[in-house]
Amino acid sequence: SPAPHAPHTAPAVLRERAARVLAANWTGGSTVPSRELYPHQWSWDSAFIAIGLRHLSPLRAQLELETLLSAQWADGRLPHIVFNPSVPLDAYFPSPDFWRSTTAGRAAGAPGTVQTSGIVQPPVHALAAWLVHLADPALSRARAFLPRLHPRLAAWHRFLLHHRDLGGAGLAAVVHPWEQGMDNSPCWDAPLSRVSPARPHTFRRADLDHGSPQDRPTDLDYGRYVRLAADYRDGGYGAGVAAGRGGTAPAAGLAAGGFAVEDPSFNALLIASEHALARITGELGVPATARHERAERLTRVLVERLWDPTDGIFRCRDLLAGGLEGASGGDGAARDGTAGRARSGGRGSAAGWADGADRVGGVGGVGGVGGVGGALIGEVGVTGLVPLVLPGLPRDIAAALVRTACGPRFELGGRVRLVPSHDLLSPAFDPQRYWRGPAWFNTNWLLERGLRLHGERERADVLRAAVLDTAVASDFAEYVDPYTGSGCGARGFSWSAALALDMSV
Ligand code: 9WN
Repeated sequence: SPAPHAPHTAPAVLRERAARVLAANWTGGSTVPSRELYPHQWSWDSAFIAIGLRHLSPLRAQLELETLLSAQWADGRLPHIVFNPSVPLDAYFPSPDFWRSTTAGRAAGAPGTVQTSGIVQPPVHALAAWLVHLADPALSRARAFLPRLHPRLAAWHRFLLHHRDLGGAGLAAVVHPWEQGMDNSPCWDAPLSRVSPARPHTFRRADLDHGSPQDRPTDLDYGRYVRLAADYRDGGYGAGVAAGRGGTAPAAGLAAGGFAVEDPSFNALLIASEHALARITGELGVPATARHERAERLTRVLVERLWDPTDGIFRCRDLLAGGLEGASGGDGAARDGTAGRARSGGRGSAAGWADGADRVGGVGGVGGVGGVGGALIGEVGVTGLVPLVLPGLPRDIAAALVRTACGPRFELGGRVRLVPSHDLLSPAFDPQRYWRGPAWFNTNWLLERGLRLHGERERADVLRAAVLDTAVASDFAEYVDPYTGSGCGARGFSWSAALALDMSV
């Protein structure tokens, strides 16, 4: 096994440079991911940023999360973008007018006081809130940080576990690649191929004002992102969509030509955040056992629904593969020939809803809930390794994940510096194009945590050193070529700075 490794960069240097990035991107109540490319507040960015900020200013870290959570919708959703009203409309696309969250006829439940998008991003927030609390418990208690955040975080998780249980088995589904956060991952190529793109002249790629076209998604990708977001908006953002309870009708909210995927990273982060919410609950003096148990049940569902024992990785489940009935087979990329009602129906919602304090409307207890099966997606990406962050993962699965991470598809500790976002062996792998291959700091931070959690200390040390050195050398790039570590996308990117900072202490 590899020898322990120390970064070349002195911690003080890293800290000073990371602090400079985070100061430059701070807008008074929150932090932009990047001044030019992303001039508003993003949801999962803020969670990662808060995790780093807590080492510089626990107060700013608390404010970061409070600002985001104050933009929560009435149904509990946390929007993926909270817009800064002082930024010109054409600085980022899609701009607030596209989402219509504050105009007349806005979706029921949009906050009204702030302009937001209507889709979500991965739920890293409860985990971030707990880590921020731990950085300065006295300040946290003095400001009633957790008592104020707790109901909002609980409502957010309820939204995901209720409104987004489109497959009916207990996991949360994403309805747009922007929700999952790895926008143009090859994992979405098959499901996106069914989406008819919006016409190019109907939108303007503001991202190309600041990013190079070969580092960014293509125009065809954008056409599909716009179509999906506009359809979701025009349908009232899924308002009134109940969970996919199975039964005879396919889950409400699943639309032909749409996108509905159960993603391993999104759900692993939800489960990790459920564990964090349990700790928060405990800190507030309420018994936390039920929530921990639910997290454990969700872990089991994640394994049942998404684990691929042959390849030793979690796969994404395309709920619409093979049509709305959930039958599989029609999709060339589908690997799971047995998926569909026959396989998943009747297994029941293993997640259950035993937490009485947090029961969500109408979802039955364990058993009796059918599911929309769909099919597992053929491409595999780093999303399939992220469940390593889960404490309740069976030992053999954690060991298999480590083997896959170190194997030819991801080369951890081998030919790459940082773990790539996509399978190195896939013809779709591209070392520079966004989420189609480059290494990202948030996924490497998650894997480093997962390795440590499962006793892989040496591998974690090697990865940590590589992250710290690459972060500084690339000037905290948004993403890097996994082989060379050379930077792509924005520089001075907030979560790259924040998470390197977190790993350096
Ligand atoms: C769309 C802000 C966000 C990240 C995402 C990343 C990218 C947006 C975009 O930037 O997405 O949400 O415009 O490309 O893919 O993970 O949260 O940093």
